[in-house]
Order: sequence, then structure tokens, then C-alpha cells
Amino acid sequence: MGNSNSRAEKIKNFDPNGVGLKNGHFIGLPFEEADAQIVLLPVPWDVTVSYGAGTATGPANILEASTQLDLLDPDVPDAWKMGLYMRPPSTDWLNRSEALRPGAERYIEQLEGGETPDPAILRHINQACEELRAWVETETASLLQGGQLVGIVGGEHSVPLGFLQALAERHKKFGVLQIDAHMDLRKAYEGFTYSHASIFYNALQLPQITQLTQVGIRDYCQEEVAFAEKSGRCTVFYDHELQRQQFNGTPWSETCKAIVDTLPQEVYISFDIDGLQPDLCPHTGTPVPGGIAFQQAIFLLLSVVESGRAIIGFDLSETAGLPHNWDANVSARILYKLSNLMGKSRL
Ligand SMILES: [Mn+2]
Repeated sequence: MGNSNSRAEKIKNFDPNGVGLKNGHFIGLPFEEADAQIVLLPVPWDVTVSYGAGTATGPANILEASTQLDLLDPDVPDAWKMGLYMRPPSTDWLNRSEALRPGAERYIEQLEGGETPDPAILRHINQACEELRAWVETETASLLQGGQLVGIVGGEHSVPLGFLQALAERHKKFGVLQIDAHMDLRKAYEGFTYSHASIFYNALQLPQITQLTQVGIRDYCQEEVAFAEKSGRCTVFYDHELQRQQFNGTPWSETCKAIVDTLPQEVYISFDIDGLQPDLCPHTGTPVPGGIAFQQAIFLLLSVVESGRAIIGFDLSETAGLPHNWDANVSARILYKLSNLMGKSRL
């Protein structure tokens, strides 16, 4: 899995206590893709977002903010030695996303203004989203084929669909743990087949996903609740219920156990940054009050691994804002933890 000789050589020559290197790598780590065991694929894409845009530059901002992190992870001894590498975000997809955005905005405005929107714009966007989905599937399938573990860095929340399809080719049965303010179960939201609000409506077309467990949900519609109930594969831990349990003295560890108990042995984690409290992601497109605290989220992720389950992949989505800002800093830390825990559960 990755070239272990060159990985060992880099580990020997690297000082994990040194200043954060500005070598363009995630947290200044010394590895290249060829010797990495875990590869992060950035997907700078932000086209179907309905409210605030700005997630397309999320991966670049996270990469930049990551130089502020220290490498020691108290939950995963010598985590940095696993060999983690994040690809530079693709400028092609970023440019394409930015070129499509004005049309998408015009389309959404027309729709919300009660006008009949231009169907040609919609066709054009759906076609581009389909090409992106296929690209993500091809790239992640090839990394998995080489025995590397993969995480996706969004971008809007629609981007991991191709990755889920690549995983479904290799795993007969797996569950998804989704941390999110939203259910994302809308069918073709605003006409976009691959809307960020439809990611799990689309993902559940895969029979290999036998369970979807949603945590932190606090902004949703009746149609989504009905879909979740009817699917027979969804368990929803609504934010208001989680908070009230805590007000009544239920320990978070007990709640996490109940959440983890819903999941099968192999678990994919879909982490929408807006699942966290909005002061941890103030620039995300669709922030909602309430939500999961930082250490609560970490504890939940840790509970998955400590239960003996395997993390087979993950995405971190909807991080927006500018370089150097708080959103990117928080996201870089979540990303490092997700990578380390996936490694811990699999390597
Ligand atoms: Mn989402």
C-alpha cells in the first residue's frame, strides 16, 4: 500500500517537532502520493449550492490552514507516520465550477422569483455535475485499486457520490454515518440532479448502503422525513433530541454508543462541516444554530473506531470562507482526525 521503502526513508529524515513546513503539503508532511497510505482527493466544486457559495476554494484554504496544526494526535500514536498526502486541488474543476456558478445563480433566482427558468442552463449544469461525478468515481476507484485509503475534501456536499459508487463496487455492504445539519434527502433539489441537498437521496440508490445514520439534523422538510421513514435504512438523530437528552443528563458516551450501534461493520463517514455548531464554521453556505460541539464530534468518531468498526472512506464537505480563517482551521483539524482514525481502523 504505497511505496513503503520511500515512506520509511521520509519518516527517518523528518522532524515531527519542527516548524510547520510550507512545502504545499497537508500539515507540511513529507510524503508524496506514491508513498502515502492515505490519499486526500480535493474536489473544488460549488455549483448547486442554494444560499451562500464559496466552498469551491475550501480544499485550498484547508491545505493552507493545515500548516498551523501540530502532528501529535493523542488518539492515534505516531499518526503522522501512516503516510498522509493531499493532492493539490484541481484548477480545471475549480475554473469549471466558477464558470458555471453565474448561470446557476441566475437559474436559482428565476426559480425563486416565480419565473420559468431557462431549461438549457439546467441541462448544462446537470451534464457538468455528471462529468464531475464520473471523474470522482474514476479517481477514487484507481486509488482504492492501488490499495490506498481515500478521503474526499469538498467542495459542496454533492461531491462524494462518485466515491460512494467506487466503494460500492468493492464492498457488498456498508453503512454511512452522516454528521450534518441537513438530511440531504431531497429528490433533485431545484431541478439539479446532483444537488448538495440530494446527496443521500442519490447515494441510497446504491443497495450496498444498508444503513444511513444521520446526526445533528436540525433543518429539514416533511418530504425528507417521509423518505427517511419509508426507506427502512435511515436512522435520524435529530439535534433537538440529542441536546434534550444531554439537558436531562444522558452522557454523550451513551448517546454515541446508541449512534454507533445502528451501523454495520464497515462505515463511511460523511462529515458536513455545518453539522458542527455554526461558530465553528461561520462561513459555510447554509449554517443553522444548534449542532455538535468540536469535542463531541471527535468523541463520536472515536467511538466508531473503538467499537471495532472499520472506516472505509470519508468526505469532509461545505467548508467555505477565506484562507487563514477559522472555518479552514477547524476543518483541517477534523480532516486530520478523520484520516488518522480511518488509518487506525484499517492499517
Ligand atoms: Mn449536507
